[in-house]
Amino acid sequence: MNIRKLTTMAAFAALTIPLVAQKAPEPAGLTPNSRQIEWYNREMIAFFHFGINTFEDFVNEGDGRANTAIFNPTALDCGQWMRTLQAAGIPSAILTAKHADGFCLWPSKYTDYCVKNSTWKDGKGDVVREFVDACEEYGIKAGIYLGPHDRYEHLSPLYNTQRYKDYYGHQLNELMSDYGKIWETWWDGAGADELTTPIYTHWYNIVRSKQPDCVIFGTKNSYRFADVRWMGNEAGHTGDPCWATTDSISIRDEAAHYQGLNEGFFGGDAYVPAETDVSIRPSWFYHEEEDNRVKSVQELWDIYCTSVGRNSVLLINFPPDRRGLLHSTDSLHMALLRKGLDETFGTNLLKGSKVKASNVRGNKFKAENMLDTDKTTYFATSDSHKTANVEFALPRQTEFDCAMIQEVIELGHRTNKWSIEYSNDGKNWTAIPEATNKQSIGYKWIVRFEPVKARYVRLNIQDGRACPAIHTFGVYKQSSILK
Ligand code: IPT
Repeated sequence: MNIRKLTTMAAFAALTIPLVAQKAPEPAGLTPNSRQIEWYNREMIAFFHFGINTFEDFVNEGDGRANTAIFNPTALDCGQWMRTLQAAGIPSAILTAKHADGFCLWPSKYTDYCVKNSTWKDGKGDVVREFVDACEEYGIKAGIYLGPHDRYEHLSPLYNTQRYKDYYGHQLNELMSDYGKIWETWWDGAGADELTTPIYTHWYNIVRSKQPDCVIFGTKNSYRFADVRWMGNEAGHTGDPCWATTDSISIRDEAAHYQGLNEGFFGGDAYVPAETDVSIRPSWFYHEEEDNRVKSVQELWDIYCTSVGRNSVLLINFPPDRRGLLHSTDSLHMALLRKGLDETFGTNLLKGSKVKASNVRGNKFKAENMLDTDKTTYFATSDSHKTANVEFALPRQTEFDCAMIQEVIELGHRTNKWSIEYSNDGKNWTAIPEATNKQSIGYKWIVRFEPVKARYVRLNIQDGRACPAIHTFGVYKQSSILK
């Protein structure tokens, strides 16, 4: 073989070998669409339940008979809502434009049961407009709840579902056309059982044609159109595991149906991740009686861990009061949660460790990538390895009581069994019970446990459907604000 040929071959090898070794893993199983990826990255969304119920005595589900005149916030300021979200680091918000009572917060052309006939601003006001304008001003992504169930319309002798299909369709069209970019629409299943697939198909087409990036929350009959699903309760307790994949159409009994919502299924045939809706107060709407029952920072931290920390997105409700303002306790508790989150997750205690992995796909996918904060780098093994151990030798003995791990969601749910151990000599390992034989990872998984002191930490990826792709792994000390 002549020198020239050899050199060419060497150059070719130098070029190709690393390229082959550094090829990203292929997606495994079902993967998220672009709306779902954007939604996951929000982590938290604010819910605002505000409407005619706010002006009645302890009503959460109005009967459609309240007089429109009573709607009269004395100091509505959506900017104040947005400042609460900014302090809490919440990038998105959903307003109840129409709840089950049927009263509309915007001057709809298609009904009189709306702000046009309220005392507020002599009927010239538009809460939806003020909301979307404030969202835009503060850089918050606006979303709309247009309740599919409508008690006011049901009271009409002319009511039938065909008529309602058009009525709601016109209203959806107004909201999707006249208020700028809408990032989410919320199809509450409550009371909407009579609405069938053809009705939702019509509404779905309106959303999709007007707002291509709008995430659809769906449940029950709207489920097949949904980007994100209900997770089965209103208490903030997402399942463990919680897979983004579940059944497209539930044909199971009721218990299995709820399990499918709450936990999903690793082998499910639809990618519809779980959204966790919960109120910061006992009720969805504001009641002065509940001013001293606002969830504490500790309770909010628990909910954060069982929602965001369980591969879900937290939709947390703040009910504005009769002035049209958020109560200071609600705002304060959320701002403190944010401070506690930043203090806790600001320092990955594994940073600076010496890292040893049982297998690495190539330098581009090295295990150290799990410790940086770069959203584009991750750890992966070669395709033939569905398991891996990664050992971290910490710079010094360190105390921690929390761990966090993130998979590359774009590549699907890959790992379905993992554990964390620690050691002080690098030979004898102790399991962390709360972090043993865990199943799902997804966008983010958080475990909390009794404080341990360790010089070594080991992440064991024990099983999966394809080679692991882990974006972040860390151990942390929970901030005293949260405890
Ligand atoms: C419940 C609905 O049944 C469900 O479909 C979903 O919309 C959920 O609300 C949202 O929280 S009804 C509620 C009283 C549990």
